[in-house]
Amino acid sequence: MNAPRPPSRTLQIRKIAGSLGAEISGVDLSRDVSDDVLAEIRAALLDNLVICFRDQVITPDQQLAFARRWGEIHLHPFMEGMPDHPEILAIVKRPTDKKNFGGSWHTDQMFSPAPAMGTILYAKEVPSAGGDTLFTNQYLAYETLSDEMKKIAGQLRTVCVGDNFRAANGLSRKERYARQMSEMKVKDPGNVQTTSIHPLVRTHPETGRKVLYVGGHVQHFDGMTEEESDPLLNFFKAHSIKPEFTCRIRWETNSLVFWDNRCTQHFAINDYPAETRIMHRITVCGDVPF
Ligand SMILES: O=C(O)CCC(=O)C(=O)O
Ligand SMILES: [Fe+2]
Repeated sequence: MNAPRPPSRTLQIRKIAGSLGAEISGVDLSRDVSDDVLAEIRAALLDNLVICFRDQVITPDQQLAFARRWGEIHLHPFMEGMPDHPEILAIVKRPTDKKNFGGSWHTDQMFSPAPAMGTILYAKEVPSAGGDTLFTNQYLAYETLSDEMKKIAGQLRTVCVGDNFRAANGLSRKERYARQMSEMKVKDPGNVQTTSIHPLVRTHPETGRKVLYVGGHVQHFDGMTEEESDPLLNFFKAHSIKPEFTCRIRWETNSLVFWDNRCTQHFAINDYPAETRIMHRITVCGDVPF
């Protein structure tokens, strides 16, 4: 663990579960955030991995301005952004849509050579109940392995893909989304790299702590067949989402959640068949995992 950080001077921080997640109050993200407050938010993110700000009334430009304080914007290679804000992905599920975006355990854009550092998701319209998002702490997933399993994990590398997943029964992203998510438009990634190999155990570049870096984009271990990989890979995937490593965000309109993709996975729950849910999503560029 890192040395405890000094208490926030501006923000109030209330943990929402034992392993990760906090609600942050005391800041209005529609305004320019000072460097001092930004440093407090960074400390809260590094300590809690997932931070939720309630009652933020912000425009797409204000969400973008906040996101740019953290780095360049990571453009999703497969998903078409909003027409007037290509850096923002509108995640829309209508009552006629059977599937939702992000409805399995994953960490964002893990198929990229330098996956997204964080995701900033803003709730525009939420169902009366349901549509929560689950998160899991991947530091704990690593730290709770036995010493021998840590050694094995430390030698493995994962092959991650952004399309034509094994789990998709031969369907491409374009085909699946067209059938199941009417308003989510898939584009051709062109020359952008969408298959990448990463260490299964990565070191968080800011905290220096080790993470079990696994998620739904992982297809098999580098240099192994799927058959050879599956027993261990399935173990790591199942271990990494144990209930005691997780928290759950219940969205309200105007909630903004910022999560650290380098040390978490998330899962958007699809349990609101008759209602609409609309979110605005921005991902911030990250570095090459090591
Ligand atoms: O809609 C959500 O709650 C999360 C969807 C997702 O996986 C993402 O935005 O990366
Ligand atoms: Fe996601």
